[in-house]
Amino acid sequence: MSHYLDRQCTFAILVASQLLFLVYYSFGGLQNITSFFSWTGQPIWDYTKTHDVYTNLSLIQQPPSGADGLPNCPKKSPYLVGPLSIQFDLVPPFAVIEARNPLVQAGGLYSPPNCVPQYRTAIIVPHRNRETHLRHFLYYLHPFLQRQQLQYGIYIIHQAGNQTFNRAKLLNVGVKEALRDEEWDCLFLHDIDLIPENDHNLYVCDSENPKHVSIAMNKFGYRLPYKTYFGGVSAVTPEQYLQMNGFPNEYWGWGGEDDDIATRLHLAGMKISRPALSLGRYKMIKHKLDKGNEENPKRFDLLFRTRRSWRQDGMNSLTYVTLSRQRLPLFTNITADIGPGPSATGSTQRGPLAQSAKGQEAGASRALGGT
Ligand code: BGN
Repeated sequence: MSHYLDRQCTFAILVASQLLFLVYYSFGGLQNITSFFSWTGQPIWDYTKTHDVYTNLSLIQQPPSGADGLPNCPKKSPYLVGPLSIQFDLVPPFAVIEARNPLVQAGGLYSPPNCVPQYRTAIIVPHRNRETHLRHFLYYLHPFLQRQQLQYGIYIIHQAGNQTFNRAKLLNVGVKEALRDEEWDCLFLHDIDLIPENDHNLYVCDSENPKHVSIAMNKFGYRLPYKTYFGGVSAVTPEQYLQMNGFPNEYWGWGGEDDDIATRLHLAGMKISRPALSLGRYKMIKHKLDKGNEENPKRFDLLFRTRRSWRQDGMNSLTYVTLSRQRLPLFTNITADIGPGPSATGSTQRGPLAQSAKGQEAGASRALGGT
């Protein structure tokens, strides 16, 4: 009899565990189950109900003169609204963006007028020939960041010349240049064609690990395309950046540099941190493949060598020349000569300008010291 019961029990356990498995997968795995029950403590956002990105901005005012001492800004800004309406049909003129953001200072710098900010974040954006994207980007990012009550600056890093584009090297240049202005707590490394869809996606760093922020892009069906994906928008503290020796300088053209970064952060003893899937949502501005940013045929070889190369290739080997640095009304505009990229024979050539700068620009500790 007891033998019979035992068998029945085992059978019931088997059926129950299979049922549980079925439920688990029909909910789409652990991430979706936790978000369904809201275990993350995040509300479930309704992206069919969106708000204008300029909502609440007029509430942020200078306190009356004579009022003494500003309070600290609260941990969570009272101005946040959640999901935002984003459309790219009309390209806003610079003058309109300026008029709608009267508290932004020259260089695209901002500090809340009515409280002492708790975070200082630099937004660093590699750029070439994407003026319409730039205008959309500034139109959405400025009010988004002001509602978060951050102190922030927007740095657009323009690659001079028509040689192959090098996103990761421009980010190294941007970090170094931004740290000349301010001891930023957090560096947001941001593609110009990605617009955040929810202002609760706070532009602050994770103090422990580099954060991959653009984890749910419309382009990829609002999911990660693969587990170690680190492209689009990421956030690192200057210390984390230094620990991983910055980004690689040797990826010319499209692809692979973000995978290299994901590998080097692990090699430097860190992990990828991520926000909730329902928060890290981004709309991408549609565009054709850029001229001068063709797929990099060397990316597979380079990725194969990351383990050996990351300590030599990065902030401590960065060479470039700053051709201009302007504080424009909505952003700091930096144009850099980062060299001509790889020659047909495969070795990396250095332009005469970059060569002369080598001695001046090397050294990770100096690079991050904001000389
Ligand atoms: C990957 C690219 C990334 C890119 C994503 C999303 C490579 C290296 C192949 C070994 N990686 O395939 O750079 O961000 O696609 O588009 O090409």
